[in-house]
Amino acid sequence: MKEIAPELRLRLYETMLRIRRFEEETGALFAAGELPGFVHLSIGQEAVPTGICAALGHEDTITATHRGHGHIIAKGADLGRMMAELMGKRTGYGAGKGGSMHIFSVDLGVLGANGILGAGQPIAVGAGLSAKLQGSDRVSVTFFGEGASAQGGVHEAMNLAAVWKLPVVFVAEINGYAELTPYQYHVSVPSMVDRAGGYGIPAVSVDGNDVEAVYEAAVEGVARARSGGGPVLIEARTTRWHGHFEGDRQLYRPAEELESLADHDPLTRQADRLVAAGLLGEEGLNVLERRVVEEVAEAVAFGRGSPEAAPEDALLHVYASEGAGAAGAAEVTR
Ligand SMILES: Cc1ncc(C[n+]2csc(CCOP(=O)(O)OP(=O)(O)O)c2C)c(N)n1
Repeated sequence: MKEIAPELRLRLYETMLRIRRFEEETGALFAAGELPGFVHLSIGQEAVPTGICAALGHEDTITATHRGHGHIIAKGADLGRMMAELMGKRTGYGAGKGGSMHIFSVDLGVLGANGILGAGQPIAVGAGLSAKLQGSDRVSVTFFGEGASAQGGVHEAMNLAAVWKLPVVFVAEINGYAELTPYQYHVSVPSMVDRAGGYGIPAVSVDGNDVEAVYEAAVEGVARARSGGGPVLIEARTTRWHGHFEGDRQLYRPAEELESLADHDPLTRQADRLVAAGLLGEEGLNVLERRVVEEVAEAVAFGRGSPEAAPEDALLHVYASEGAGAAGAAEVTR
């Protein structure tokens, strides 16, 4: 594997930091009652979307999950429009009608976060099929957790992607829990690599708390999919720091596990690496920190200053307007 360029190593860290600070702020706003609905944070898991999306081009597509803020930010989302969507504001990616679990943007190549487990994978297969039929070299990436991994839709998608040799990258983001249930309680074969083998899909397992390891696996998998080699699966084992949803007290997790979460911190790991390689010092880290905190504060201000979605907005964007095409129908802007 080639060495990762210094600018990219820095960008990997910055993207993870952006996700972390955005989600910390989201957690605080939710606790203060400023965000409607449910919020699932991916704090601790930032290396997975960051490493995967760094290997993608703008035209490539992803499907995200109910824990999808990180996936969408890593694909290049504007934090202001993200925050506005979480706040139910008209300037959000879904005009305030989707919220945290249903962020969608054709412009970004985000074919939806999804509140339904196993629903994103057939969509990703559709995106892979469209790329193949159009003769495009677009790659379709789909994220899912181990809870979703036993859903029929995931298996049907893996089978069809393999049969049709579609450019789909399945990313199994294993954080140890499906809601309150530990992995070993609900999955008979815990290795997603073995399960992918059942469909003839080549697969690798990586340390999902190591952003550079995830990136390297992604570069290889994406190149294979892009060059007509068919689907691949990347299993990334990571760590969920917060509860399943904000407000979950995590009484089902052993105290030692909760106390040792920071030992797996993907940000600390990457920061230490950058410092050791002489790419960043304390001052550089502080500059990045200030920039990202400022960006998140601006996003919150943008959301707060935006108009609320109105009840009658529910009647908008239901049907595609004539001649708008799929992109016109799906991209909700005002
Ligand atoms: C089809 C379906 N069944 C059940 C649920 C309820 N549900 C929401 S999240 C979740 C667990 C998801 O676990 P996992 O896929 O590992 O993702 P994680 O929450 O760990 O990110 C469940 C069972 C759902 N949203 N959709």
